[in-house]
Amino acid sequence: MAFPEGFLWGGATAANQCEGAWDVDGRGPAETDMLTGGTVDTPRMLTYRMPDGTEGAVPQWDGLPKGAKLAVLDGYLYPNHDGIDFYHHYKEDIALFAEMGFKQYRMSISWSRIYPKGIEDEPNQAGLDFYRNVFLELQKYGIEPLVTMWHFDTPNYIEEELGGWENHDTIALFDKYAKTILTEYKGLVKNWLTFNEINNTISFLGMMAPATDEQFQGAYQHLHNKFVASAHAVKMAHEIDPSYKVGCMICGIVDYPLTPDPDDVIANRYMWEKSLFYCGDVQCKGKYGTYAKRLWDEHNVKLEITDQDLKDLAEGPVDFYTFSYYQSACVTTHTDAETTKGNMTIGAKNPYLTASDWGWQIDPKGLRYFLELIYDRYEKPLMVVENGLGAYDDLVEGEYGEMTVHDQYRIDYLREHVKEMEIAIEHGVDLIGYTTWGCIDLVSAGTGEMRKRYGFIYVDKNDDGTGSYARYKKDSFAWYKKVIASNGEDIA
Ligand code: P53
Repeated sequence: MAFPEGFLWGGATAANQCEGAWDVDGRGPAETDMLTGGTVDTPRMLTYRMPDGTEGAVPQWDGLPKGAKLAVLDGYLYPNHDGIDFYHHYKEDIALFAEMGFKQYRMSISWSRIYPKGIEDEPNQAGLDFYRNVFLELQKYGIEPLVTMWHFDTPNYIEEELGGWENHDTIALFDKYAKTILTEYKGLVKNWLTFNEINNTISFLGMMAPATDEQFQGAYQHLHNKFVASAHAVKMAHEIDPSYKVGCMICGIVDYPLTPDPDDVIANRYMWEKSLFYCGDVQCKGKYGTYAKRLWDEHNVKLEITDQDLKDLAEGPVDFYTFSYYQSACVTTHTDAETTKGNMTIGAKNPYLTASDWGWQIDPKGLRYFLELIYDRYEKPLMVVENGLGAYDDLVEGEYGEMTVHDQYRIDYLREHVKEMEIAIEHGVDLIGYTTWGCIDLVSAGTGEMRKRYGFIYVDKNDDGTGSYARYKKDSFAWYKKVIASNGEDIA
């Protein structure tokens, strides 16, 4: 049997994409509330208002113009405002997770539910209560929560008034938030993640349009401040409860050189350093890699790093490494290379792979490649905390008159990835958990769509905001239940 006893099978979601109730019970607005809906071809936009009253929108990841304030504008749809209304459906949803046999449920806490602006002295009690209730509900079924502290949703006030993560002072505000939740939920939570896909800040920069040195300066400072905040959270967690385990979370896009041209091979190596190792090394080893200086020099970046920061980084390496895995991409210096379609696609097209309807290249073997390489680099336990196929689903009437989705394509995708995890474990990788992304349909982070569905559970909500929010089991629901019950033996 490859999968170890106690392997943490389950599913994953994020507050901003599923909770809804964005302005309920004292919650403050977060950056993710100001993102519009997009499509496979058009990016989500971040909407804002300038001090002189002019309104505007920039593609997400591009950064706001100086002086802009995030704003909800007329004429746009903001899908995260309602999400799938997990805020009011969590009991029903957790019961369905339990029916599938989940051992672990990955979720995130919305910072602005706890500290609406981020700067208050006292936390918002209603926010604290909500997550306590969710944890108690999970406890009822013996499901272990895996809690992400930050999943893209910095409180607006911090973004607009304090300069967000580029400001070193934001670290102290995050410290306060982390300390609050680590203290409040002692005994209810064991495993924590600090920042979701922390590396996106640098790896997605310049994806829509070439980035300036100033943007690189901002992105690297942003990351440095998050590294320090993450190290603080690890240290605090261990002090508050020595049995707490804290992990990092990296967006694991596996890159291959497109050709054997040595320039491509070197470009690929440098891509790994910039996009994957830069963050993973600091969070796992407690210090910057040797190549960091080269990356900074490429864009004339001069970071504000204090001696205390370096000491804190060294004292706060994570206990385990987690990552998302959906796709691989190719790196090349040849400018005529073909790409796949889709507004969130990265790199060149791999002639040996097929792609999802959103242009993400499907590559189960890439998961094994990543697991083996990363385990060898850090020798820390690994968890795959996101994996799955975003696809169009058709809700149809099933055999017994119930509504369902025949999502064999999703089962096929997941099965092939489970097989590769099994091989990696046989090769000695210490893989301790697997949570599929969007175990219940939710709003896509990349496009804001509902129709890009990942779930075992279908949610009746449409891109125009209509729908009953009713939940239906897809075919993959029974399949995953069987996988978990057999601890990964029966994946047919
Ligand atoms: P969606 C791309 C863009 C944005 C977030 O993505 C991403 C990625 C994937 O590499 O990362 C994660 O919803 C993220 C989730 C997100 C999931 O991928 O664009 O942690 O929040 O929903 C899937 O299909």
